[in-house]
Amino acid sequence: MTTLKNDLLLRTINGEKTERYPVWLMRQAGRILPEYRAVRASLSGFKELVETPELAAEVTIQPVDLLGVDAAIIFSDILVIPEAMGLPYQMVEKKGPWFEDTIKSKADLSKVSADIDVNDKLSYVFEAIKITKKELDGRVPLIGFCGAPWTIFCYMTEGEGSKTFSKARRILYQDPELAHQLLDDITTVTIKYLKQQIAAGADVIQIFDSWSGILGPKAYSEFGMKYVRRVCDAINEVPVTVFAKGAYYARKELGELSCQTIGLDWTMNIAESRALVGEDKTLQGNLDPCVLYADFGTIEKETKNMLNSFGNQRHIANLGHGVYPDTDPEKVKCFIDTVKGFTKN
Ligand code: 1CP
Repeated sequence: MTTLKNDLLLRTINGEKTERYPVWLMRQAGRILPEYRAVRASLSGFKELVETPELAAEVTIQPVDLLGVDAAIIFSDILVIPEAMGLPYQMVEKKGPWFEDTIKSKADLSKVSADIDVNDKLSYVFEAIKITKKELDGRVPLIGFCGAPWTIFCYMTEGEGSKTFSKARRILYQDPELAHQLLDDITTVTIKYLKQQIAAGADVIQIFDSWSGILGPKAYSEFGMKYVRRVCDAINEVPVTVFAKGAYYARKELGELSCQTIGLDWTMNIAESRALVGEDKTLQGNLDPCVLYADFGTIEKETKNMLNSFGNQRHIANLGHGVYPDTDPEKVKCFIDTVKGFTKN
């Protein structure tokens, strides 16, 4: 195994004292970079890029070379799981994901299966991880990822993005048994999938619960947290990060999960989050992605304010959600360089 030349992220996750805060950005591999758009332009679409391991590896490494981040995140999508289970997706240009078939009733459960061989269905992801690890040659750690079961459930029932996911949420009240059956199946496949990402070389796993914020505390505890907990309990090979966007109401419960890092969105106060989560976890986040639309001076000032609020504790600098596609890469660099130039006392 190649030893890591830059292991700042892993040392921070492990709670070691470090010289500075590590930094990476959610959605760093993607449309902000002209070099990404050039690769993408030569292809039929997003899915071809995800399913071509050599190219997925190339765009995964671009932000390491071009922006100087302390970690790479494998270029893929959370929606490969519904597809592997039996619901294929299309990525519609300028619109987002679209599922022809969705789960509306118990009868629809026959369309999906948890009893699948992930090595067969998702070999392109594991191949991309292997190539990326080889090409990174230990420069920085590689983050593997998945959607949390609740967030995957949202897409499998709604069939597309939504502000409210009301088709997904109504099932929780009309047919909670169906909800639990589907969530259980998603969880089973997700655990198998993450184990293979780790076997292929992922150094850290991040679970994206992008839609936890549309549930209240009681529903999240029953339909969200329960399954995130099962994933965390099953993954002990590498450190796990849980990013439950909008789940400010669940920070104490998140702090009790068997994982090493909790991601924060920009609405969450750092000191308050630290008090709720406790001292024995690393926090990650949480600059408002819109700060990167400001002038360089403002970006520097806001980033330093955030870094000061970390109070020398275990923290990974990141945005509070994915970087928006029309952000100027020079502004992203300003954020990264400000973190890298900030010495802890
Ligand atoms: O044509 C394109 O380039 C499509 C844009 C795009 C990209 C670059 C999509 C469509 N997915 C991705 C890659 C991706 N998706 C990555 C790897 C890149 C990186 O992070 O550097 C990751 C980690 C994701 C994860 C993902 N996909 C999430 C969770 C994170 C989050 O942003 O909350 C979610 C919710 C998705 C679904 C999805 N895929 C794509 C879009 C536009 C969406 C959101 C749809 C919606 O609004 O509901």
